[in-house]
Amino acid sequence: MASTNRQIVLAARPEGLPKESDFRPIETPAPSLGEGQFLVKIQYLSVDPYMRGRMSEAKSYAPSVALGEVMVGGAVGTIVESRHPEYRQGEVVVGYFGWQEYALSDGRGTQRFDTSVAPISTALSVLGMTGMTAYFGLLEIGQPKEGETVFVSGAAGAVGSLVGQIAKLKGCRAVGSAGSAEKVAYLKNELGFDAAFNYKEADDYVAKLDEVCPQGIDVYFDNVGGPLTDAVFRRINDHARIVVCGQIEQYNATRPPRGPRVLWHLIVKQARAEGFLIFSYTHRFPEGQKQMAQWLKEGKIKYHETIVDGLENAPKAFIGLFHGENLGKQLVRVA
Ligand code: NAP
Ligand code: FER
Repeated sequence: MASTNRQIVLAARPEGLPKESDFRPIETPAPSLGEGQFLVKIQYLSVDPYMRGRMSEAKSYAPSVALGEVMVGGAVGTIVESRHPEYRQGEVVVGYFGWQEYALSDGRGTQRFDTSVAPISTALSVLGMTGMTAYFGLLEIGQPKEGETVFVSGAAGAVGSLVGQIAKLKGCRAVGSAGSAEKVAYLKNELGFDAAFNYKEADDYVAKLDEVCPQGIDVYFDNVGGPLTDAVFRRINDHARIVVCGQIEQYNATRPPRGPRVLWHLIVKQARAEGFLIFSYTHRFPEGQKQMAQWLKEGKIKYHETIVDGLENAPKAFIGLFHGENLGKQLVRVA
């Protein structure tokens, strides 16, 4: 391997939207392998909205990244050296290896990836954490039934694009919102959504929802939050399920959001809103990955990856998530 390791560290805690100067590239001596460890050469990094939370000091389920520390994140790569009894050189592994070229691991929190199933990038997209979020979030929390209407916000993103397709496979009407005409066309023409709209162009969300969801909404898979979500509450059906997956509209907010009080709608519709963290489903990933891999093989699920080249471009790719620059899953190719 090379004698140095390139890494991206957290340089400053962002105020509002993260900036490239909140990150800093550094070079450190290549890590040396201890007994019981292996060295991974990273091929792809995942950039995800949750990382905004790790950059801040606000209380969370996971500790924040310290200033000067390597940015956290899921990655996939190949073992180039091993002194671990159960991992061999040449194996492809997925783990939270961070924004760097090489990572040491003792195997904890690491899974092998079977490259005969799908390209290795899918370990971070359709067969990875984001794919599992769509799968378990929709099926376990959303409980979609045949004939129901599933509405998903952030529909052209990594999670949302899979949610709509899984809803279709379950016999539902799939409807989504996304931030451009191209994304809306992609949802309708490529992914088989029954309807979709550009939330940046709609000024009356309730009227828009009436148009695209004439039977009301039975399952709302919320990736976004904010005014669109406020409107959805006004159009949920009796016994609706609201899957609170993400609230990206608020991740860069500098003061607590205030909005219409919507819980009244849960009472009158006897509906349920439930948040979840995909990390609670880690033990069930093999089951979800098996089903997603089967659907991929049968051509029933499509996925798109937006790939940026170069570790040095990871900050830009991450920031792009908040500007909707990605279609499907945003990845960074490191090697
Ligand atoms: P993604 O949807 O691929 O990327 C983020 C997308 O959000 C962007 O492409 C952009 O698309 C949209 N967006 C950004 N700012 C927005 C705003 N102010 N208003 C509306 N839309 C905005 O990301 P992902 O990885 O699939 O994650 C989707 C959501 O799921 C996120 O909220 C994330 O935090 C959440 N998530 C939760 C869990 C969990 O365990 N609960 C796990 C994974 C992900 P447009 O062009 O449409 O604006
Ligand atoms: C995400 C958004 C938020 C996510 C996790 C969280 C795994 C958790 C945030 C917190 O505990 O503060 O997309 O994905």
